[in-house]
Formats: sequence, structure tokens, C-alpha cells
Amino acid sequence: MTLAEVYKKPQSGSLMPFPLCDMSVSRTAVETPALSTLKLVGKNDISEDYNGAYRFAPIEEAQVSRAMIKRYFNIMYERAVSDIVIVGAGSAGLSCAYSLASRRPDLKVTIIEANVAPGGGAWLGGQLMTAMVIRKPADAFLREIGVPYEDEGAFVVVKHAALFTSTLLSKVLSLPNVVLMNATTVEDLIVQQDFQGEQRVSGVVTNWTLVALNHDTQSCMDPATITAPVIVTMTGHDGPMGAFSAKRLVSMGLNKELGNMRGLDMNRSEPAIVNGTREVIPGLVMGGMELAEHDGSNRMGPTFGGMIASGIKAAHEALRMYDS
Ligand code: 48N
Repeated sequence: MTLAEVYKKPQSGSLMPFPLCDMSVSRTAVETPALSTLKLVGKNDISEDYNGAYRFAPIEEAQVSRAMIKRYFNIMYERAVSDIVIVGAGSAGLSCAYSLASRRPDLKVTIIEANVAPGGGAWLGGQLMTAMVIRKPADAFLREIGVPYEDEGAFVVVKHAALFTSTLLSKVLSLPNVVLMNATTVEDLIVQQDFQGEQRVSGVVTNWTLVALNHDTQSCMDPATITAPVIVTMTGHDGPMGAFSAKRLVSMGLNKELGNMRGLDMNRSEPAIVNGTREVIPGLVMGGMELAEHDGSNRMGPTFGGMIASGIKAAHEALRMYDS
């Protein structure tokens, strides 16, 4: 029986019945089932004797692999030289990516995120509770990306942090000039002397996170590189690689010592981090909670307006550097 015949002739148990739809699709549609031909029936219409079968168009396994391989390695090839690299896809990094890439579609913005799941610490509001607090005026960003909230006067509350993070993530990923490489770690910085003799960050050294976490268990597994005139580092203050660049600047002698994040003080910390978001050494913008480790500013705990505003500030800094 040819492959086409297998897919034409429903065998018992071979195709899972799809009880929610009246599969009045014609035979020809089986080859290219268009969801529009499925008519959802009301919930009382599901009957035990439903004998339709939901069919997919036939596929070869290699087609699936090649569809992924072609795209991923095209991205790696094309983004080996980017315009702006953002390290860390937490609330600060994603806010920066959105602010940058939505205003400058001409720029190739590449986000490197160590976790499989981007979003950093912004999936919960605080201590496993779900609501997310954002102090004004950072609520303007919520209106820009279309996240509903409850207004509590000096601050607003998003009913679930995941609503903010998933909305922001989807907005960022829908921008054609953005590439997100998740499960990918920046495991070093490219630092070169520029024509003025200054040490300038001009790219990042990357590896798949599983490799980066296992360097001590295997003989050397060399990384890849991505060069760019501007790097934005927002790798947070905790987590397996928190404050990566802040620590690396110290270990490579480009910064004397870490400032080490200070205790919680919401009113001091958020403006300090937002206003302190800057080019910490030529070519490298630092913001978000990573900056608290670099500068020694306070932490703010479960309020995220400072991360959003730091991301926006970092975008302005990055554009100033890129266009200069
Ligand atoms: O969410 P984070 O950790 O960092 P931010 O700065 O975007 O937001 C911080 C915020 O969530 C808070 O910590 C809140 C406001 N609490 C403050 C407080 O007082 O406790 O995102 C950083 C991202 C994570 O997704 C990491 O996986 C990623 O950066 N990351 C890296 N990605 C690539 N390469 C690396 N070397 C790396 N290190 C971390």
C-alpha cells in the first residue's frame, strides 16, 4: 500500500478521531486539509458514534528536520554579524528589544537567552504570587503593547505576570528584524582595542547552554561568536549565570570590583537602575538587575516598572551608540 493509500484509507486506531469537528472534508482536502473546512459543532453534537477521522497531509520525517535545520543555521549564519545583540530575555532585555526593534526596523536585533524559556524572572509577581505590580509612569509601556491592568493610583497591577511577559514576548518575536536564540548562552565577551586604543566590547561568544554548563565535564567544546557594534547586557542578578557581563568585566580586569546589589528599597532602587542604565564600557550597555550588581544599587523586589524603563533607556543608549 503506497503512502498515499495509507493516508487515504483510515485504519482503525491509526488516526485519532477528532470529535470536535464535523469532518465534512472532501477526499481531495485530505491531501491539504485546510482548517477552514472543519466546522466546529456545538458541544451537544458530539455523539459516541462519530466515525470521522482527522487526517494530516502526508509527510516525510526528513522534511521536518530539514525545515528546522535550514532555518536555524540560516539564522546562525546571517546573525553572525548583527547590529545590536541583547544578552538576556528577561523583562528588561525584552523591553529593550521591543523598544529598539519596533522603532528601527532597519536594525538586526539578536537576543541571546540562556534558558529554553525566555522571560527571566517575570513569570510571577513575587513569592510565587501571580499578580505583577508596575509603578507609574512605566504603565505607559503596558498601553503601548496592549496589556490590560487595574489602576491602583501610584501603580498598576497586571492580573498575571505571565500576561505581561507572554504579550511582550509575542510582540518582540513578531518583529521581522528580531531573532531570539534561546537555550543559548553568552559565555564570554569579544573585547578589542578600537582605533582610539580603548578596550571596546564588539561582540559575544556563544554556546548552547547545555554545552556552556558542561565545560567541566568534557574536553573543550569551543563556542561560536556574534559580532556587533553594540551589545546590551541584561542578565539579571541571580540564576545560574546572573550578572554575567558584570562579573566578566571584573574577571578580565575591565572593572575593579563588583558593586554588589544592596538591600531592598523600592523608592531608591528603581530610579537608580533606570537612570543608571548606560554604556558601562565602550560598546556595552548594561541595565536591569545586572546593573544593580555592577553599581551596587539597591534591589526593588517584586515591582517591574524599573525593568521596563531600564529596557527603554537601554534602547535609547544603544541607538545613540549605533548612530554615532
Ligand atoms: O529577569 P532577569 O533575571 O533580569 P532582568 O534584569 O530582566 O529583570 C530582573 C527582574 O526579574 C527582577 O529580578 C525583579 C525586578 N526583582 C528584583 C529583586 O530585587 O529581586 O532576566 C535575565 C535573563 C534570564 O532569562 C537569564 O536566563 C538570562 O538573562 N541570562 C543569560 N542569557 C544568555 N547568556 C548569559 N550568560 C545569561 N545570563 C543570564
